[in-house]
Amino acid sequence: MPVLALTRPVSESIARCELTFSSRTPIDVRTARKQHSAYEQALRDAGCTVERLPGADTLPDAVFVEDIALVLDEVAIITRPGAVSRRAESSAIAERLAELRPLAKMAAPATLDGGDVLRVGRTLYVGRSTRTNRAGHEALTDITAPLGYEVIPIEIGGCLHLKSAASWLGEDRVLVDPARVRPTDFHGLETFPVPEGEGAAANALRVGDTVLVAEGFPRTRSMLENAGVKCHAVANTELAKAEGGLTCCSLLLECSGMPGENP
Ligand code: CIR
Repeated sequence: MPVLALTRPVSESIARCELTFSSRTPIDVRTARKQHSAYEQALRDAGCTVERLPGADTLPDAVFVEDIALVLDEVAIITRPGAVSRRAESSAIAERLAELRPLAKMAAPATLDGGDVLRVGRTLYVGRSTRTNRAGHEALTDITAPLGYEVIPIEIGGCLHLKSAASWLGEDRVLVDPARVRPTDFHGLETFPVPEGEGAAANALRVGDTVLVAEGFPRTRSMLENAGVKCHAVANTELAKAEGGLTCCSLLLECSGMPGENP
């Protein structure tokens, strides 16, 4: 099934992004945009059609589209992001997703960031984070349980989102940073712990038969390649300063009829 990847440009104001665990360091917008374009090319190389949604220069974190929606085959759930500054990102994304899926919208008091949801088949592992509250877990369960999904809460420590510390690798395999999530919480799955000192590599993006991994983590890459995982390394130094990883910058949708691709 063809995969559509929705992305959004790096905002001019990215330097004013939300930060939770990192201290602010200068972000080079030009380099960030170059790296983001290379990321979009990696998505194309992995078989996606990439569609760039309109930019939003006044919304510093707009590039991190993953947090704003959770797209399942049956429904696109528009989240209510935990950071108030990010809520204005939703309208443009909801408008496009409404053309592709039935929409469900989360409402107060629920908060949930898409970066907290790790889907493996019909199981949704959901981080208990500073962004995703108990009402967010309940709202997600209310929407998805009737569709046959199970929501499993996961404790995380010392990171923004569940997917900062755990990522789906395909089939029943999950990459984890054992310093920030407990591998045993993923019952029945095969877990691949990132080597010590490479915690930031735990955010990786499976797309097609490829896993996009962040450049600069050679031991994680070798571990995955030795396990037969096809890896494509992508530079992410600039958006990492905004606490963004590789899953954060796209929303992936399986689509039967594919629209034309933006340049
Ligand atoms: C934020 O704090 O919301 C952004 N600076 C980073 C969001 C990264 N998104 C993600 O991990 N899914």
